[in-house]
Amino acid sequence: MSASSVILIGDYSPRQRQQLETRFSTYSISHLASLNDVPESVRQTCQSIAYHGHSPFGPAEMDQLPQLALIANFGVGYDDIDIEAAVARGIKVTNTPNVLNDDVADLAVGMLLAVKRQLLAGDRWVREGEWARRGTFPLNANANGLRVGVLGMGRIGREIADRMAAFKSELHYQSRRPKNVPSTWQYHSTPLELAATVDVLFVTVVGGVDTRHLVSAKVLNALPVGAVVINVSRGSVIDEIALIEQLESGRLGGAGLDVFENEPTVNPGLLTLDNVILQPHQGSGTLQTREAMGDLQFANLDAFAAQRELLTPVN
Ligand code: 8YV
Repeated sequence: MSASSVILIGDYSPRQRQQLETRFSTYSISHLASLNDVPESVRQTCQSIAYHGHSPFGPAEMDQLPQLALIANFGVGYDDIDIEAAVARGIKVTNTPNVLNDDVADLAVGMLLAVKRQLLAGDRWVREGEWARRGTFPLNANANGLRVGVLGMGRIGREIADRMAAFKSELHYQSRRPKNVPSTWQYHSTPLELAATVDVLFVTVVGGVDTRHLVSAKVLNALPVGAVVINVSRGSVIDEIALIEQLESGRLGGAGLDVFENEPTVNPGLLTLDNVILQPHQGSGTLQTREAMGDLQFANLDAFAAQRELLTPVN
């Protein structure tokens, strides 16, 4: 079987790159590059792309690859990819779900602990000699026994909820319909209803046009004074300006953010807040999980090239 031609877009580990280059005829570009940087002969024949991008991949890009039949996305979120345009062109799209659920959930809970127990300030208190100079670190807030809301009870939301159940939380959630979860977990039909009943809001819904600013100023205002917002989904899901206003005023108690509206440029208003922990979209960023994501992306490319069933299609 002649090696299929695959354009690699974005970063890959040495192992992933070797795996791809051994199995396929590849051409690589960075996630910042344009398809115009790919030779015309490659663009005209390429049937698959391995996509680890961070910018929109829509009709203009798809039409530069007239033979394109598969976009194998590196990541569970595929909101950069115009699925309608792909369907209209008969292009299949795959993603890499499940293998990253635990790491993303771990980071979400870790950010809650960091905000509630002031872990970053505590570290500075020790390192900067404040403990010796000023004595006992200021008392902070507990992270157990809280009313916890999960916006989007998908695979990652469920992992977060399971973790927070171990923190003796009263669990609430919102999704399109009630899910098969413990009977004590309370379902809410709207984000507004959920926000009004919880002290912590974990945001885990998928990104994209349908969820843009789902956590609106109105929803943020429905949260009780002192509530904490944790976002591990997409920056687009929260009205970031409204969030900053409520954090600056102190109406909200804090936030843990791994995603932002304009990554990697973060709104300066977030950088000066000491009741916020900021992370560089590293929810799935462990060696183990990124390798597992790469393996799943490769398995989809390999299945397509061998005309077998795709493992994790999204359309
Ligand atoms: C990023 C994520 O995809 O899986 C997702 O949707 O948000 C992350 O894993 C990141 O681009 C992976 O490098």
